Amino acid sequence: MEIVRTAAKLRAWSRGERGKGQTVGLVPTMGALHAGHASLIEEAVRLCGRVVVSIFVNPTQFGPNEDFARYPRNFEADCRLAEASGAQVVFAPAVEEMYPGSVEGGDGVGTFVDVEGLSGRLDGASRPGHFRGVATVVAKLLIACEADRAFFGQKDAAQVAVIRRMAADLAVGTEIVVCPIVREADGLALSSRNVYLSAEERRQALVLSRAVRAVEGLVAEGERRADALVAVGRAVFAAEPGVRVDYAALVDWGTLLPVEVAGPGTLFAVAAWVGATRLIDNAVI
Ligand code: PAJ
Repeated sequence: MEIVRTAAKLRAWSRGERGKGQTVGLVPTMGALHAGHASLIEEAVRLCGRVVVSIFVNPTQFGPNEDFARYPRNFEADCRLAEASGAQVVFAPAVEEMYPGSVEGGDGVGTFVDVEGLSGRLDGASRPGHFRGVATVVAKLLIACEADRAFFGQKDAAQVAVIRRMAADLAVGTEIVVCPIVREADGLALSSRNVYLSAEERRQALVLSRAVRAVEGLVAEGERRADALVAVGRAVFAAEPGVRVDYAALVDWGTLLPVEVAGPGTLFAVAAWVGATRLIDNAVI
């Protein structure tokens, strides 16, 4: 497996492969890879002849008081997982490569992509600037890679909405593919941030998937009213007082705006603080 450090080399590789008639799949990640990431890579391998995994802890999507400095980094293990899952290339640029203007000695100039409106909803409401950073780095990756398809997890459902809209608005030629949430046997959605949890917090964190399942169960019984569905989700959280809810909402997956009645394309999404760790989960209704 090849490790590529610059956008120019990534594009040259991608153009070379596509010139040979291959399709190219891109799986953007921030590393600390787990079975959720592996499922994206495997789906990319299934649908594309060549697969590149990007590993870049993107500074612009972290707030000043967030975990950028201590975000888990284990590049060697990540490369082994990417290779074992079937990727041909890992794209691992330095911060200077992705943001030349903003590093020490840079000229302080830089281009950002902001999906207005959407960027301020759900996670964007409690993490100002987060989705601007996500939209910017994903746009840069899509432009550099010129992939046929790029793969994202439903786990980050609001991020998916932002990326889909960014790709549509910028007329990006890459198809956005969304893959299902991979969970631990007890229901906890896999996340690179789960390593922050103590044993007690790990137990408390199950309240997120419990709330999501409770809402799905009520939908299966025929309930469609948002107030009833959200109330059930919130009641599950109320039984776990150590966990602080950020949001628990029934929204349209495209606009991320609240709906009154659940229908196709409706998302029940939750975010909550378990100790100092913010976790998210969701289900598409
Ligand atoms: P990261 O958190 O590393 O996630 C990379 C991709 O893996 C995302 O598309 C995410 O939704 C997906 N993923 C994470 N946990 C998953 C799970 N349990 N099941 C299925 N997929 C899962 O999301 C980011 O990085 C960044 O914001 C990024 C898009 C790379 C931009 O920097």
